[in-house]
Amino acid sequence: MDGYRSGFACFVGRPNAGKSTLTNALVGTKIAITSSKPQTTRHTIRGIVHRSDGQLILVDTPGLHRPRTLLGQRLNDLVRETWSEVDVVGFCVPADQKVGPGDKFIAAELEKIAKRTPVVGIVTKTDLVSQQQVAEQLLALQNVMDFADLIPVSAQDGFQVDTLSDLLLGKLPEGPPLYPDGELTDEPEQTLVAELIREAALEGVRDELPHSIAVVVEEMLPREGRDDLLDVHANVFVERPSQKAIILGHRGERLKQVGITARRHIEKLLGTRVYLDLHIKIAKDWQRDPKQLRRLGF
Ligand SMILES: Nc1nc2c(ncn2[C@@H]2O[C@H](COP(=O)(O)OP(=O)(O)OP(=O)(O)O)[C@@H](O)[C@H]2O)c(=O)[nH]1
Ligand SMILES: [Mg+2]
Repeated sequence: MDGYRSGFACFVGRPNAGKSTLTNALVGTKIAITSSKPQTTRHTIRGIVHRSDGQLILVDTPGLHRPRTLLGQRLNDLVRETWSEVDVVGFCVPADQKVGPGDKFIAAELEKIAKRTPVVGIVTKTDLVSQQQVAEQLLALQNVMDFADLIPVSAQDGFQVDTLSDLLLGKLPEGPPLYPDGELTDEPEQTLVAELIREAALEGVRDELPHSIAVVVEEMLPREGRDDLLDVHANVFVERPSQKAIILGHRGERLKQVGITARRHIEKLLGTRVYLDLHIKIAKDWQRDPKQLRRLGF
């Protein structure tokens, strides 16, 4: 295994910069949920890229932001902890958004926490703008901090995703594989399933509601006497009765739709048929309550 490299990388950037979508594109499978709502990612999830010349482990983290709740603080702590542990960092800025104070803030934090870690500057979502705008964004990004490399990519159409993989792998130390061949993530199935339900629930909700949704899978069991059907029981938590009404929708239509979408994705992930039993529960102000945060896995 001469020259074989292995190690950890993570993407940093403001919420919604495209970190999880890029992680999925590199891994080649959807292991992290994505949405247009900020702070979609709430856990660190490891995705593994297997190559003949090395193993690149991507740690997907929430976007660093100014926290307004205890949950927000916990998420930021998680991000900082990850930064201090990885071999290389990818700094993501979307091509269609101005480089701004949020990015400077992240650069300053990186400087504090991961001073010696090489940082690759990445302009994401290049499919949304012209080549001229991509070039301008690369220039703007250059002013944010010192980068080891700069690269534009699009996770959507695959532009330069392999090149980015080469680039990140090149910054890893030489070493043996850290995960078994073929393993794409070390996330437990139950967590992946809960995340797919949350992703479906996020679709079409606005304002504060996305932040208020949490999902816990209570039980996942093969149906007795059948090996082709899995029973999944899950609770969708919101913070207030008014939010419960929104998630339910008129005569429960919305929740039904969420169930159908989530079930489709879960079946694809697990390769088995699924019966999904969803319930909505109210956990009052859970984002600010240490006890409830613990119960919900934060
Ligand atoms: N057009 C286009 N859209 C993208 C691309 N990458 C991500 N997006 C969209 O941008 C939005 C945010 O993507 P995510 O991957 O969830 O962003 P994130 O940085 O992980 O966000 P947080 O987890 O909230 O910090 C989603 O609606 C994605 O579909 C891309 O290459 N092209
Ligand atoms: Mg994310």
